[in-house]
Amino acid sequence: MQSIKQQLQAVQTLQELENLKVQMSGKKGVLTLAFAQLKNLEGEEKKQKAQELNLLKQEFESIYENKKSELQTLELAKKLEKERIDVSLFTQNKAGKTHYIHLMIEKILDYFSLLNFEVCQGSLIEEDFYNFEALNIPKFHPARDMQDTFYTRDQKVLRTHTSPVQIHTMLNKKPPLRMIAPGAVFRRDYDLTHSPMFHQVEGLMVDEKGLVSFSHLKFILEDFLKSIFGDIQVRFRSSFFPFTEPSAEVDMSCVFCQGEGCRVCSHTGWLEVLGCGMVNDNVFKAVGYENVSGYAFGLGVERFAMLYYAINDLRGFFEVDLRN
Ligand code: 2NM
Repeated sequence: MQSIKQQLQAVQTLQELENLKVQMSGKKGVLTLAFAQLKNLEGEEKKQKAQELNLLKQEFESIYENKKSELQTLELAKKLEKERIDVSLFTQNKAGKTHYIHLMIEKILDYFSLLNFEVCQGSLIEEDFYNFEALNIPKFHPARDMQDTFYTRDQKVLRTHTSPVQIHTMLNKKPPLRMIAPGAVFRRDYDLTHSPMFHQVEGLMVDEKGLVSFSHLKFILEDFLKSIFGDIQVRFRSSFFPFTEPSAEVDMSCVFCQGEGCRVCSHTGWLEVLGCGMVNDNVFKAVGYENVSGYAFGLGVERFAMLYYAINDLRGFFEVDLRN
């Protein structure tokens, strides 16, 4: 019996344990046979021997049960370790980082924050009035064609520019005003150089009539572009927007060929980077501003980021990187 107890303690697997149990209390087990021998005894001796055997049996069973649960726990742990599923498979050792679009927006806001432009944001879903009507784009006007967008069933629109933020701000605040509005915008456009969702930053400055002029606008935008892109040339070309009069487009000398001409600038030496102008009086009328003048400008963040970080495919901004 002593040896069986030692063997019990030394057992390593559930199988070994079961073998020992058979040796002890199986049909031909040590205990089974000992109990069978009792019939050859009589009286006190029989009673005493029976008590002894029952004690042994209890002792064995208690050690057996402990050992069994200990081994079961151990084997379960081994099994779990062996069949472990690595749920971190696709993200191993990959730390996240800030998206280039966000980095670019931060850089732009840094410049205008220093000039005390207030950063303003608004809703992505707008009513027609704030996205079109108030910006001097009446219903059925051909200018709507260039900014076709997505409509909800209840006649709301996904904003096609951040200008509705300017309209809300002017409706809620008295002039003077200096604001900058970054954010996502939407257009029904999808090809190699257009995405149905992209980002804009637009700026607006309004003050008493005559205080804000086109020369301020020209100075600010030239200083802004040089602060971001360094030593570049800037030129203004006459253009048209419904919400500004006069309007201009702003080009800078190509950052890849320094104006020599290359594939990026279509061999012109110039890159179109901004739209701007003096706010049209019809816009001021729509928000109830009187006796003011102001300038406004707008830029596409994706285009800026592609030029600044030398990224050549727009699609990379919106796709998930599936490489592990
Ligand atoms: C541009 C170009 C020119 C613009 C106008 C206004 C508002 F609301 F004040 F009238 N906000 N932004 C504007 C003007 C935007 O983006 C190319």
